[in-house]
Amino acid sequence: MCGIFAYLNYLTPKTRREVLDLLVNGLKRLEYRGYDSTGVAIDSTDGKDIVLIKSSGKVKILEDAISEKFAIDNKIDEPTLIHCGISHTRWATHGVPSEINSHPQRSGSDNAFVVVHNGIITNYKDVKTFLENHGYSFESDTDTEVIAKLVHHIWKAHPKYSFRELVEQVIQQLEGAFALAFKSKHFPGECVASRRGSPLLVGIKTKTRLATDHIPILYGKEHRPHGTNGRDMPVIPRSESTSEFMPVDDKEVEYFFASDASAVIEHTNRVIYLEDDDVAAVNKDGALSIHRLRKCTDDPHAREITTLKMEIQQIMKGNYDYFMQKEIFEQPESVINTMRGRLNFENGTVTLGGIKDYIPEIKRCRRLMLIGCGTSYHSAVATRQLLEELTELPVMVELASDFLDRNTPIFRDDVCFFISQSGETADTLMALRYCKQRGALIVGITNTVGSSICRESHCGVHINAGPEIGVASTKAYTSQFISLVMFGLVMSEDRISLQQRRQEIINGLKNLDKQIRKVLELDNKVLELANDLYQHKSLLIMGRGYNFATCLEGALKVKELTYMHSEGIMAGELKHGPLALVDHSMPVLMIILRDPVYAKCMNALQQVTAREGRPIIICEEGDEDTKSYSSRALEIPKTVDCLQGVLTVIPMQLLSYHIAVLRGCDVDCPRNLAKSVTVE
Ligand code: G6Q
Ligand code: GLU
Repeated sequence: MCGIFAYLNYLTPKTRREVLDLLVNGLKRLEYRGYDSTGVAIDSTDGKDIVLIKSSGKVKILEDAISEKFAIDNKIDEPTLIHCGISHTRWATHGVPSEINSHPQRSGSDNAFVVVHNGIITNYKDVKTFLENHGYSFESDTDTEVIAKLVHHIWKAHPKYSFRELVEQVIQQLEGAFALAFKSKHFPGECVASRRGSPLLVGIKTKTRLATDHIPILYGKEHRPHGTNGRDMPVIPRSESTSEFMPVDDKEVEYFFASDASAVIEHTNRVIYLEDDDVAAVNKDGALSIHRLRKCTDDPHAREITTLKMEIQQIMKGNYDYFMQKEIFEQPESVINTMRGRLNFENGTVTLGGIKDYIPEIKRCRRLMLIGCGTSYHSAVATRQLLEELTELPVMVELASDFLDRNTPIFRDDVCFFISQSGETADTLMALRYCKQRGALIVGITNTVGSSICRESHCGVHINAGPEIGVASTKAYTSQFISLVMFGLVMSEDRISLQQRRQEIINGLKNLDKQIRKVLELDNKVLELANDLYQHKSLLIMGRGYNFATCLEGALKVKELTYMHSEGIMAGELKHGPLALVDHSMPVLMIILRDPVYAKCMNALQQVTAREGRPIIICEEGDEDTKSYSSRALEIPKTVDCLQGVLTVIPMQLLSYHIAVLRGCDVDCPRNLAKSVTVE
């Protein structure tokens, strides 16, 4: 679920202190993914043992525990030529956050094998029973502990197996989702990692240029089905090992295993994204190899080494106090990045390279389905009306979890969009696989190149918002919004009757960055409002039409960041219940713009003020009439109706941010949330 970071130095001397600093720093880079506890494993200073340091809470607490542990050990500053350290941020799925449940988990009290794991092992109970029957006793409540004990069990039975072979045996017995990194006292200076369902990459740092851009994949000859029945442990034939990857002639190399690129980018920009069931191993000679147990017909022969374009500044906070704040203020640039190279303002054409070839097929489809979770789902709600107008197709908008619960009927002539910032959200990914099995065309709308949703889609659009580190999604939302608008524009390119509308939208998009800048200038006004609101228990956000999504998204931001109750209310529904909540003390915010539903929104405003409600109003710049209904109003520049949502959501982002700061909440890592939700 959360973060793995492992570091191996081969013939590149590092002291234990340097290694620990690297590991802790790697974990800090992964903090944004959300977590509740942390841990590291390194070799003891006498080199005979493995030391585990773990704690629940933030990385800072781990850092303090590390300093305390080595306070009087001078050997921590002696260099080691070859060493492997692994570390982890955990987001508990099995067992409460605690020191004992933190990772690395171990095979026994001698720490012979230790492992860090992201994900969930669904058959851990069977494996645990099997291991208990073989004399193992368990100390934690995690599913992960079975992995550490299982590798030990197999090692006892097959003492001649290499570390990599042992791990290959282990993963064959596991069901569920995992990214894993192993370290062992019996294989000093070696590291083995694998993944299925959770992301993992390998970073390679060498002094001289790498000899190749491809790492050959070594395939085993036979395959047995996954899983164990708890009594028997099938042993899989050892996979062949012919050649391994030596990065450079002089062999000095450093390897990084991490859940994502933000943790390795400051060390190297050369990475390999592992695929499901890859086993990546660095052996005692510092050679990296990638193995798979079975070769399918269209499997590749090698994994590519990718050069990351991401820059370190891109993932640092810059001059802002919080990543979320930085990301809100980045939106004038991020929306441009989403449109860059795609929208030609001169001739009004839009090209989405990732789906271009599929447009004829999409045009023939029976309906469009937009599927996502949380903020990504809201971007679908925000653009549904426009897509219905521009494509003249039925558009269904679905929450991935509910969509799956209902076993929604899907047909071969459906086109299903999966919207996800991370590209790893389990619910969305499951829904994708469900639709793919039923023959629908799968379009991914993601912000993370190389993510699972990207890889498993037939085609897609990268929203290009840049890394989003704050757990609360902000710039990804506006970029998802614009990507979907651009899709609508592509679909309507040859509709004569829609040309005027298209041109109006394209003009709107052209001015959007400047208008976002204007909205951001409201920051101080929003702070004043936050000061009025932050001690209240609740905030109702009302609107309709194109702005209903802003109400939902605004309320989600308030909830997740400030822990205050907040509800996005469809103004048309007021009289069907929610009006009962309104009185002189209930904070209400209403979005009332001069669009086709203006009169209806004014109606709602009357209903609220008649109950002594004193709403804050978001209205159009210069709309004195609407403004006069409230002493507190925020004025938003005028744009075309279907793009208003991009502008109205920004004061909501700012408001939730300021309230969170005033309430002393952790803005970038709100409680109980994770950036990448890789469990269902
Ligand atoms: C919102 C959160 C959350 C997120 C979902 C979906 O602020 O970040 O609601 O949008 O968890 O995540 P993905 O967009 O990564 O699929
Ligand atoms: N399922 C494991 C646990 O609860 C790993 C959780 C994670 O991904 O951090 O410990």
